[in-house]
Amino acid sequence: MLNRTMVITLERFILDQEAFHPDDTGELTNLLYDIALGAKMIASQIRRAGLVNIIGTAAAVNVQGEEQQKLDVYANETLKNALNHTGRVCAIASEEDEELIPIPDGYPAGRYTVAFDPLDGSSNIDVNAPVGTIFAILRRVTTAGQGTLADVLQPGRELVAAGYVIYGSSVMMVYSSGHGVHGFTLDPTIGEFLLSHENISTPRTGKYYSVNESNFGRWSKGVQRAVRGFHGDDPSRMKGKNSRYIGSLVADFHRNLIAGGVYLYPGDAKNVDGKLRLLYECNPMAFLAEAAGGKATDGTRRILEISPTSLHQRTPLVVGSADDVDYVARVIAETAGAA
Ligand code: P6P
Repeated sequence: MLNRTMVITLERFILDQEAFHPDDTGELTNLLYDIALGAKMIASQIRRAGLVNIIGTAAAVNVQGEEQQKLDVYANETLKNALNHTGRVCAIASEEDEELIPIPDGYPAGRYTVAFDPLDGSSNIDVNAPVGTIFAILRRVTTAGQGTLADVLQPGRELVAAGYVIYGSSVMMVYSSGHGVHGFTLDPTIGEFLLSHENISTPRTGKYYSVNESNFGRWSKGVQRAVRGFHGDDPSRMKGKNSRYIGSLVADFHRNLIAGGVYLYPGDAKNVDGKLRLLYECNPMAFLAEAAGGKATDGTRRILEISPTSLHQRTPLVVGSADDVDYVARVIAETAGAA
């Protein structure tokens, strides 16, 4: 029987984790808590979305040329406002903003930068499918004042922490600061994220593969061969998997993180770098996957080794169970070698 006084809040857990970051002055703890506050506010709006006609486009278009759902705009503004005045952040990058977001005049610039996708998978909002917030935290490399692109355009191996919030049947925040991956479920009756999944570990191979098969004809021969392996066409090396693809990276990633599996968004003849963004989608997911014993590549290279050159650059992504990610890389290399 759970002793109700035994619950571990996100704040308490992060404080306990602080022992791993002795040079931190508690700022990282507070920064993660700022993000959690933003997530609670977003969750509250999502929960009411069908009731207050918040669904529907804000008649705006974001830098990706995508129609902005009102909740996209709300989530973006909520996260920026939760972070920009705290003195913990020197610069913010968002999928919804073309340029780096500076700290408002009159507020101090802090030691960290945050890159986020405020509401990933937002096209699922109208059909009540899970959506998510994805974030990546770096320590600044410049010494003072407003953050610059140099502070944000760092390889993912430099990440201090990363995570996501999934707004699904329950609201969960999953994060890592490099020492394990931990999940917290929002208890709406008390408005707190409570530890529910400590030290998430991803099985070395999984039951699922997640990819948009309608792009099959545009993939390279190597990617086609690897996905056919997941269909069961390569039984000596790869057991056939179940296909699960909901069109929301956070939801597909979360299922595979816990149950085991691999998510792919390959490049193709039309989009050689695929669709997903390096800084605030692929890097945080790669950081989490590796912290849980999984892997993440662009089909060949480790995602966390890629040196970014622009805020919204894309990369192909293969992420999840280590043996499944390795299988894709091996088949791609074999196919290239045989060409
Ligand atoms: P497609 C949502 O737009 C997203 O960025 C990810 O959340 C999702 O996995 C992917 O794109 C879906 O893209 O091309 O399969 O619809």
